[in-house]
Amino acid sequence: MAQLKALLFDVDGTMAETERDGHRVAFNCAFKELGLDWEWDDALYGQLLTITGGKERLRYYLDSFNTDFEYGGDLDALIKDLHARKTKHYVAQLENSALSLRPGIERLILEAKSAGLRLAIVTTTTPANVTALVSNTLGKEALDWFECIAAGDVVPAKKPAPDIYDYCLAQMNLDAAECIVFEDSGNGVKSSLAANLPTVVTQNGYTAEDDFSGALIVLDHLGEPALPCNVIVGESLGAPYVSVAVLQDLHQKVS
Ligand code: XBP
Ligand code: MG
Repeated sequence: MAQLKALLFDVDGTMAETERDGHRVAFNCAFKELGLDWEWDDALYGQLLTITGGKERLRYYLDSFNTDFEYGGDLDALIKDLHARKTKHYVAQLENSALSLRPGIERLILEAKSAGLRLAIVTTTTPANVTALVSNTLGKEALDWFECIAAGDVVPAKKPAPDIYDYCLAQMNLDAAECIVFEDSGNGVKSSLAANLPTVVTQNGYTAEDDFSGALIVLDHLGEPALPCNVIVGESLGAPYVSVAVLQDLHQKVS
């Protein structure tokens, strides 16, 4: 029977609700900066989220939602430029605002760290965004708590492909059965399950209708002593929030 050795965290939507008030706003700032009259509202952004990766999402928008857009220049270069500007805006937002982590994230990370579990971050977002989020929420020193930060273009195929999880497992020399992943979206779960990783889902507004089949459990969030979590799909946790003991229990059931 495999022992639980590591926790792997997705970032956007899982560690923090970054999409609607973070990435979306930053994309819109980049559009304005280049004089484009594009505006991604809440609802449109929800549709665009079916494609992971900011550059890939921009291309999807042009191919499927803004097909009248004509550009005389190099479209790849425009997408690259927009994305670089968007990243600058996103990082600046994190530095200037109080975007907080989702319930239970900091508590669980601290508990796991003192219990000797290994930690990693596995995300499709750009590395600079992870650095900004972690250092502006958990503190700069927290960047060292994560043995591997697997992010962005380090693999060619983003989630839902398993590549980024496979990359992280290889970097940490871990078997999938020794880990638990935290994800928030259907694309994330497809990716982690394709890498054979047991996965806990904390869904959110954008992902509530996603397909999470195969996940260990689906929760509204990880919970806190004063803010119990709710099970959406799966058996009762027998506790008001997700702790290391709860995870070891869940892990034992599947290993
Ligand atoms: C979420 C994503 C990212 C972000 C935007 O990643 O798909 O593309 O929306 O970030 P995850 P970039 O849930 O895996 O953390 O613009 O830097 O791609
Ligand atoms: Mg996510």
